[in-house]
Amino acid sequence: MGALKTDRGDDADGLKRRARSALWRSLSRRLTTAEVGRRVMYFSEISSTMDAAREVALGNRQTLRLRSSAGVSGEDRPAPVIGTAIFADYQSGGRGRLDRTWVSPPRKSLLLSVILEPFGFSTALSVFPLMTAVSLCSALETFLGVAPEIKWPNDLTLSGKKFCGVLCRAHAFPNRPDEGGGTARQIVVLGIGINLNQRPADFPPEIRETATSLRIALGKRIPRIALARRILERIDADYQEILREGAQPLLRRYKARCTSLGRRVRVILPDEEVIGWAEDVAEDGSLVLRVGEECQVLVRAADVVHLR
Ligand code: BT5
Repeated sequence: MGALKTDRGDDADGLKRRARSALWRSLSRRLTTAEVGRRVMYFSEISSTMDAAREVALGNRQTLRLRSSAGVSGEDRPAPVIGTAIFADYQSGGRGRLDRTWVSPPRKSLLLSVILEPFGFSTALSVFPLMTAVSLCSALETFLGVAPEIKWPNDLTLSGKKFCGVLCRAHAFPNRPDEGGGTARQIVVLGIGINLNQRPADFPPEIRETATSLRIALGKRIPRIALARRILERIDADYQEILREGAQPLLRRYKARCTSLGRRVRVILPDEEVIGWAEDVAEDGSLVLRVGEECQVLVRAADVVHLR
């Protein structure tokens, strides 16, 4: 059956898409944040919100339109870049860390990227993935009453199954001549994928045993836009705190939620695996791993498996 047509010749899908776009964009008006979500962009389908974030940061409006196969809702007037939150209903090339894929059927997840510019920030940018994990946990706890666990560095799990992943990218851009040239601007993009309303059959077989969604865990449908609002507000609050006070308070909250700490873990590095005790998280977010009596190792980027 063909798509329904309205008097104005719009098809029903197009109308729904525009209605969703208007809803997502109205989010920025309801936010009480200092920076995060000052501008909200929505795509019904895109390769990856991380690609869109990069193009926004570069100011490439044209590329952005070409990349989006449908439903871009950017504006034509200049808009703020920093604080932009980009949402998508579906990603054709959703990415995880190390070029792995992030899969999600249309409109079942929260898929977003947030652009920040931590100007004058002296702590390592590598704390931002940890900050994101903490912000997500706090938002989920207050909004849904659920207490996710953080598996180092930033997988969110419920009963050991992953329902949320975080991918952060830093981009350095040369200053424009009118900004004095010289020193590069550092932009950080937080990428967040949360499984909200998937049922078990929505996951591909290869992750069906290891993945879950909030709907599966809580037995109820999760409203995407309302949750998105809580998340942006929480990220903003934690981000402002980091800029004001440094990362220490945030790191304390991270350690309290990180279930990898105090456990025996297998750390999977690109070309080796190490077993040890996860003792601590360093100031830059590295995992402090004790291997044997004498040896402590700092692990910056890896996958961790919890052992009994
Ligand atoms: C992550 O990578 O967990 C980071 C995922 C970030 C996704 C967001 S969505 C918005 C933004 N735009 C993007 O393109 N990405 C970000 P990693 O730790 O490498 O985990 C990837 C692995 O998780 C995959 O290799 C699968 O095994 C598994 N996986 C893939 N999709 C999943 C899902 N929906 N739920 C649970 N596990 C999944």
